[in-house]
Amino acid sequence: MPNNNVKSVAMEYLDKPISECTNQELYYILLKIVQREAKLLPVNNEKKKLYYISAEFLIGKMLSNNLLNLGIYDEVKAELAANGKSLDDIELAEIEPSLGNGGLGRLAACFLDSQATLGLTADGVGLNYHFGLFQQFFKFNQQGYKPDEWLIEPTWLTKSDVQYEVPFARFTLTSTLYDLEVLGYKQETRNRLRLFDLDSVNADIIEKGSISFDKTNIEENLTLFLYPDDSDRNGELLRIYQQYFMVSNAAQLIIDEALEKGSNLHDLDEYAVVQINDTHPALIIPEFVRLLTTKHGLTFEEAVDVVSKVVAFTNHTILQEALEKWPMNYLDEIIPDVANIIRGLSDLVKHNFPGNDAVSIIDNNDRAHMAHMAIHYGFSVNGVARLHTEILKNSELKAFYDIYPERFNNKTNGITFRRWIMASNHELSEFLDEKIGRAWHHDADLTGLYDFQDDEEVYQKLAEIKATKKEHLAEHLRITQNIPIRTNSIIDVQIKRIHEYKRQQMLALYIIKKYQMIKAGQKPKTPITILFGGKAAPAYTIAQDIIHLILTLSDLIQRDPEVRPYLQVEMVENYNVTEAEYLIPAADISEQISLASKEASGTGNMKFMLNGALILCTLDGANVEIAEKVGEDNIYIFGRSSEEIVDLYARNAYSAHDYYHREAIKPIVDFIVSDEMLELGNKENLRRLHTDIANKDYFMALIDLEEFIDVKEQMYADYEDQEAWMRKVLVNIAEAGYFSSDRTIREYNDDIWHLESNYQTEA
Ligand code: 26Q
Repeated sequence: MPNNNVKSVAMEYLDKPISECTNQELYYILLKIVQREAKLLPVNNEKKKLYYISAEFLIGKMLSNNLLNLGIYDEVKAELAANGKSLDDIELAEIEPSLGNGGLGRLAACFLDSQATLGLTADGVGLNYHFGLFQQFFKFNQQGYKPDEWLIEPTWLTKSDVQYEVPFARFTLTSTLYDLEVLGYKQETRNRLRLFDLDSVNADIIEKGSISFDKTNIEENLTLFLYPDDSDRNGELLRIYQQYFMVSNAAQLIIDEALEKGSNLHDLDEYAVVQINDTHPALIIPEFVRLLTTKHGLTFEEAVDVVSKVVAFTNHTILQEALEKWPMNYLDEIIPDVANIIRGLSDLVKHNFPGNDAVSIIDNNDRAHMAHMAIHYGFSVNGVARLHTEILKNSELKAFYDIYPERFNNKTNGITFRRWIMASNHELSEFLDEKIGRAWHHDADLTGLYDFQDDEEVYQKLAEIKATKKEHLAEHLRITQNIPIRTNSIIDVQIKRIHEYKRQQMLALYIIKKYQMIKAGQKPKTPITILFGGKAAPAYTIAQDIIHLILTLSDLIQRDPEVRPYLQVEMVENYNVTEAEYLIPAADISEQISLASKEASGTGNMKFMLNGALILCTLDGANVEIAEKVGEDNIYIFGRSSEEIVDLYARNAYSAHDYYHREAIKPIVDFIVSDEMLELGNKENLRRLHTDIANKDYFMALIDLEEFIDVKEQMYADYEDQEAWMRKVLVNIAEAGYFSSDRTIREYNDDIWHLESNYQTEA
């Protein structure tokens, strides 16, 4: 890149040498360099294109990843260093776009990276929210909220000239399309993430510094927020407005691009395949039917036939509350034509499957089931880990599996190695290069490490890398959050959205147990640092209570000179992709402790494994496949099986009360409302949580608690034998290759999308 070195671009834009530029200015310069380099690459444009439609794309910071994928990371870093500048410091100037919640959005981002890396013709399509998921802060040991403004110049977005009209009952809105470049790893071509925005959007309607705004002012608010609070009717209506705006734009774009390439629309499936990421984009099905019949002259039957060959559906959850069911009267109010098409689609199902109520689209309460519509009118349904797909087939969606067995398939999730090791753990990447060569950059095969299974120097080096990453994390937390952590401690991490099924409360109960043990004189050999990170949905009361419990315990321990030297508990503020990039490489222990059957896959588990943490887990989601790969000696498993849990729910046979009264459990649970806790914390939060756990415990934290405590103690004891520990670490890293999202995307393409491909790999 002769004309695009940092020096010349800095001169061009700012007329000064690198050494005189601020980090903010250098960030701007690097962004320009990446954008110029990207523009030189042609956009993948085979006849058939994948449109990956998602309400969330949790892409994280883009600078390092783009430099890495362009293959100029080392070069740029060296040029900056030669001028006294650090790329890590410059990266601090980048604002992370938080256009997602958690797993589903992060998966979409990993998929974009892999699609581009495999050279597939594939775009992401979503919404350009002006504010991402709220920024979390803690005050008085409670979660607080700030708006997450990310669209601050300079941004990576480029405005396109694509615009569409989206008709609602009360008005028609105009969109504008923004693009983000998606670069594959060392690829000659690129893809795009295409984010639709509302032309008439107006951020001034947000009350200053808050996340409140007039939810009824759709013409100005539609793309303002990801997940506006939907705990009231107006919030729910706004979600429908957002979803329809997203899919109507997407469908118009898809049809236009196909027409441009010569489609007659009867053959749309030769030009387009649409993967819908959970049900949030499911309204694209009736919207396609509407557009094809009213604008392009197809009959209803023809349109339904075309759509059914184009749309494929991924399910990410079996939690009932997450399966969207829209009241028909809401749809009638907002998008009456689409509502009527849904009635037509529902009638067709009733006609084809008379009496089979389990598969109906519109239920007896006049609500439209988005997942049901997506299964009937899509050609593929996939779960995101083997166990999850089996549960869908045999239990949650059994009625559908019975009628459409050929549509069901599994695609076990994966993660992009570019972000989750090459960018975030250079030390480990370089060590792997040295030991097993560089082919893993393309094929993710790390099994070459097995050659060093008895090599003490390798263990030593892995331990050194872990120590370095602990230092980096400690430095980062000290500077950004004023949290001092001990780098000589065992780092034990649970980072994910706060949800009862993920059982952060169970780890909090373990912390109470450990506190009591230390008070009773049983002190750990190596100090332990337990780190949490995660946001709780504003309307989710028990999740707020769990955060309060963790923060109060953290305080209690911090104030206790008897316990403090051995145990530290911290909750990292505003957990996001950037924090994950610091936390994961530093972790010794990864907590994957969901109630079996409830976590569809999990992807954090894969990131930890790749970075040399050992996994403490239930046999849930992809943990099952990880355990299979590494073998039971190299992972710590506990808890009831998914069959047992599914059965307990089916028979309504779990009694929290019985577990609560066990000798080993009651003193732990009651500590939540002990004098010392009530003095320090908020009585309402603590009492409500205590009552809930002792009496209801819907996600069964108590059922596995005793076993969890035993396995954790075993794990901490095992840590003391560092050689044996590192032996397990090595196996975990060596087996991580299967969980590369490149493998996942190849499977999607081979089984579902059938896009032109050569899966080329170049050194
Ligand atoms: C639904 C209705 C109303 C409001 C919100 C929602 C909603 C929003 C987000 C429902 C679900 C989500 C997100 C789900 C999600 O992130 N699922 C995770 O997907 C990951 C990728 O497949 C899996 O690894 C995780 O196991 C799964 O929890």
